[in-house]
Amino acid sequence: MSRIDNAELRGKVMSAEEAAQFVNHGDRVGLSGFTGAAYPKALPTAIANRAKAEHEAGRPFQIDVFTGASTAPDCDGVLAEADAVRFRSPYQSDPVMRKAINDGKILYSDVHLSHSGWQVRRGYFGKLDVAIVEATRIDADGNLIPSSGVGNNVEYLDTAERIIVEVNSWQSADLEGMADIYRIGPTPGRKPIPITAAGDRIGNPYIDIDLSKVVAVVETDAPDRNAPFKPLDDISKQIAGHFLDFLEGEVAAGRLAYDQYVMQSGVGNVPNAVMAGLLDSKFENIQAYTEVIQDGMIDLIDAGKMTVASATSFSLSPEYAHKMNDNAAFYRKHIVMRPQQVSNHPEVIRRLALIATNGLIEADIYGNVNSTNVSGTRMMNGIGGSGDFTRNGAISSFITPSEAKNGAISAIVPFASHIDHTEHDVMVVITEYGYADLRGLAPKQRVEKMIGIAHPDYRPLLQEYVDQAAAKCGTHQTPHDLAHAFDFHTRLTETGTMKKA
Ligand code: 0RQ
Repeated sequence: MSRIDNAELRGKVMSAEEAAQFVNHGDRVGLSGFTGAAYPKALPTAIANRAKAEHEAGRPFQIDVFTGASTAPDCDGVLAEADAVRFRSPYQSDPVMRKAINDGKILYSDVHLSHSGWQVRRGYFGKLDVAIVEATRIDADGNLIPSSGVGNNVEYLDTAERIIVEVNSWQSADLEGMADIYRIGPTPGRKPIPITAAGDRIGNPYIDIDLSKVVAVVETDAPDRNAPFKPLDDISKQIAGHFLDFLEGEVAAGRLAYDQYVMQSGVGNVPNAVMAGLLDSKFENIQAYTEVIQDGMIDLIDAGKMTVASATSFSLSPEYAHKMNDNAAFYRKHIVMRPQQVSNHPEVIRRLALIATNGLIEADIYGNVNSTNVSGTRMMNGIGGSGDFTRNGAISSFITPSEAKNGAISAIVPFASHIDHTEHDVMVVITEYGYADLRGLAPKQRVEKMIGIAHPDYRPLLQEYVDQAAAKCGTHQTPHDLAHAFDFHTRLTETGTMKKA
């Protein structure tokens, strides 16, 4: 049965190869897609093939690619592999694309997810030529019913000159009703976003578009491609335990009640473990105002522990994506899917007083956090929404194993080699050794807390640095020995480990 209920758009159905002819060298292209969900399944490969053919004919073919967030191997991966991308924003996590970025083949602009669509609308990247957006259905009026994510679709559809829609029949038709599409008003004088609780619905379940801009509609039947989560290990369970201890401390201090926890959770294995920990906790009526729905949230909804989750996309393992497809009519009672400008909006985040929890690459002894650049230079994924939530949450927390790469890397370092979240924003850092509560402390008071959650192998090396810094300028606000602040990183480059021989 066709999912295209509008006659005009039904007349524009064609193959992906035909549709790719509407994408030209030098175009700025806005794609749907956020954390492996809702990205176009057919056009990226068709564009990649076109790029390869053009390159073989000796002609240039590269586009600028904008998305909601990360996509998948059959989107970012194939485009990067075909050398079809000149510029990329605002977030990616594909290994092939990451390598191309760090090999200097793709320019990458790492932007806060709440800002990205707004910046495109304001023309900071130039005029968008094409929007390629996946939908689960087109209704009789030509409105798009979002599939497994919304991301920046509204901004891209509104601003692009041409629109290509992919209608994916793999996505459940029962997703209809989950999306809540609200356009943030113009500035100056913007009205408040009328969300006062995570589950509030303030818009329409569809995206209205200018039909005259649609140049092609492509039918697909292909799954979202997400990797399964790693099985829970002891370290993740210990981190989850300390996170719960921290929450219990908030309850004891009268700042939180067992039925008042509003959660934001970053993606990754450790955040997923934290959610598993919540299943057996005293917390009830958990609400999420976050950007992605992960397996752990589905488990919390199933257990009756989580009442509502607001997000912009799914980030589900293949098993849970199937579960969602089979039971979308049930889950849409508990899930609101918003444009990422709304799901991540600082105004709403502040109002809801949520607890933000994200992963990190490294944190320093004063509480500065690096989420993006390995050893300060090599891009991992991007800042994503971590800045939106860290800067504006009532509590901002970071969770991480104390070491990476079998102990060769310490997550706690003297000076973060790149800083995404400053000491002014970071409140709590949690490893398998406990939590460092940095709230209300001056930088020098934070040092002991941060060393206390470092791996024991690294604690003497961190203390040695602190003593060195004290000898240089111990009375200063933030003592550092700048000549040695990056010795951990230098040793890693030179010897393969941050440890001393
Ligand atoms: O590498 O995959 O090769 O084993 O990074 O690390 O410990 O599994 O943790 O999955 O939570 O990811 C910061 C990358 C952490 C993530 C980061 C290596 C480590 C491993 C993954 P392998 P873990 P996580 C919501 C919010 C920024 C965006 C964000 C991230 C891999 O949380 O991208 O927060 N955050 N968005 O070995 C070298 C180090 C390392 C390191 C870890 N210091 N040096 N490698 N790794 N620390 C989502 C969105 O916004 C869309």
